[in-house]
Amino acid sequence: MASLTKNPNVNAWVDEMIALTKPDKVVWIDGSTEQLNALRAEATETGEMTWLNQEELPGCLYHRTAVNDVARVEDRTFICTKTKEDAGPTNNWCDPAEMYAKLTPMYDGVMKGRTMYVIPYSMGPIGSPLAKVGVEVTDSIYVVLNMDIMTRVGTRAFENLGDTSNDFVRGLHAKADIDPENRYIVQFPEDNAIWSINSGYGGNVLLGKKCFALRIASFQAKNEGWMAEHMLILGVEKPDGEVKYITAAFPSACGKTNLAMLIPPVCYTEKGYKVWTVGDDIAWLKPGADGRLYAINPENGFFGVAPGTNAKSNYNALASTKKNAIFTNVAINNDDMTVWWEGLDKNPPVNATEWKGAKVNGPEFIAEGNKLAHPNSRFTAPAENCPCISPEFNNPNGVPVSAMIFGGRREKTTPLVYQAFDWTHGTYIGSAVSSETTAAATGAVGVLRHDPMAMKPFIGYNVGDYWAHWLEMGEKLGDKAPKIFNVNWFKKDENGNFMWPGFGDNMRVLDWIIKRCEDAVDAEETAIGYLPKAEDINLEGIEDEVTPEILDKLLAVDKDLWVEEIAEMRRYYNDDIAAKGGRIPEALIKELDKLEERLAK
Ligand code: GTP
Ligand code: SPV
Ligand code: MN
Repeated sequence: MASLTKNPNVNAWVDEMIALTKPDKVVWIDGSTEQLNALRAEATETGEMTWLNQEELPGCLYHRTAVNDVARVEDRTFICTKTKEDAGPTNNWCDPAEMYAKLTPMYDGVMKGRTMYVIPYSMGPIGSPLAKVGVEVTDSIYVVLNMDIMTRVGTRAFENLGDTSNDFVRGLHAKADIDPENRYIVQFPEDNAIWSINSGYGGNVLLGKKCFALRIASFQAKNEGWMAEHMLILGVEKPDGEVKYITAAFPSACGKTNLAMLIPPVCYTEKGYKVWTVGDDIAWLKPGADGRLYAINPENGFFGVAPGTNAKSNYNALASTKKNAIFTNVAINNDDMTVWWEGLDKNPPVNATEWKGAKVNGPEFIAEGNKLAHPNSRFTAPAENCPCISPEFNNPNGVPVSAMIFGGRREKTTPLVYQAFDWTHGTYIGSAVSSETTAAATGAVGVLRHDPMAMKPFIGYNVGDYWAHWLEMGEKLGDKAPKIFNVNWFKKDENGNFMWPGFGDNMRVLDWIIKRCEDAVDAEETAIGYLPKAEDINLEGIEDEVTPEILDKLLAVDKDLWVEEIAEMRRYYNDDIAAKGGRIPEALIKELDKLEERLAK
């Protein structure tokens, strides 16, 4: 099939990939409905995917990945820069020549008997000065159909590239044998290239997402003076109609999608407050002509965690999945071909197929201690389905950011919310994010680990240089820089229960954050930053649940725990970063010193 572009750089690279992988057939994805429908028909005929109930879930498909292939594989993810120092201590590194030499034989002829799909895609709105182009070649229809939801695919993507530019990210994906021992997710930032093999799951294979929009883009952003962050973007519309934009970085499965789509409590909606979603996972940020920081969401859909999503916790996410969505590794109700997952409702299907494919009695299966859906099962849903999608979603210039939030899962130590003294202190707070691990990556769940800026698995270069880039951006933005905050929805009481109701009630914290940005509310100056005065967190309607004693605990700065926290940060900076080649900016070490001094007072 003929190429969709005259761009010789694209065509030469695709020819090279064809020569390497030797597919029987090559199909360029033009993005037309006819072409995508034909692929849906083919995938459902071969059994790769399954049509769900087309009356209740029109256009929706189901897919199950291999049992060993259900999450990102951080131990098999590499950043291949010429020097090890440039990849830094948070990444697995291998010399690019060595990695190409290892992987090339694995790709040699890997698409024999298969079709290669060539997917041109844009990260960011077509025509946006912040958007970038990628081309992914893959032998998976599942990848094509997911990329069609998550990005802007097809001939239109080449509009941004033009006929001569060489500025596109080259993504090579082959399912091969889904062999976990030979699974590799490899970024070559200096070559604008990504090679992924032996996986068919989400973040490992939808190369526009974590591989490009975070790992490669963070490297480009450092060189080009912008930022690529693991952040949601939301707008809070106030009763007077003004919209304030906030971004938030939380580690995987720590609440970005939920916060991005929150429905405020009644005491806010009745006054006219509303939250608009611009993005739920990734933000690209660049200073605008007025000197403020502007954010676009490079994606075009949501790849969201299914378990726990229900009409109460996240109505807008659930509504987004009702048409033209893809469900991966959830359970099926065989009576009506609808989907189910833990936390959807209290009625697991009796006639169920669990995520591994076995037919089971749902309630009995659960009573035996099993899960019907994989904890990292996901929905892929078009952003346009979201009832609260921002009118600015496709704005090529993005939205101006007033506040940036960091957060993670911390059962103790970290209060509900606090504000950094300034950008440099905020950068320190970002560098100090740690969080209990989740099912979004393979490995143990619930283990506290450092996850700076929620970007540990996604920084495409030396973490110390990344922190230095944050500091440089702050200098460039000056007094127009967004204010920086830290939140923790996951603080627990002595009995192990979450103390803060979370979800929609997180609006109460956003409210305080916005008031701080507007200088409309005072704060308590503490050793760790500005904390809310108890009376400034609006508890209207939840007074029974969040008593003054509970709020006190939520806002407490426990000195002993913070002394431990600081000791751990010293150890982390010294042993995990500096001793392993991380170039920590002096200003951050000073912030740690100052924090220690303030706490000792
Ligand atoms: P990725 O897509 O992996 O980047 O995850 P995410 O950060 O978008 O996380 P998501 O919003 O999907 O939330 C993951 C899990 O966190 C959900 O299953 C929720 O149950 C839980 N969660 C989200 N927000 C809250 C909250 O405010 N409080 C509590 N207790 N749990 C929450
Ligand atoms: C994450 O793990 O942060 C995700 C899902 O958003 S994945 O695309 O698989 O990385
Ligand atoms: Mn994510």
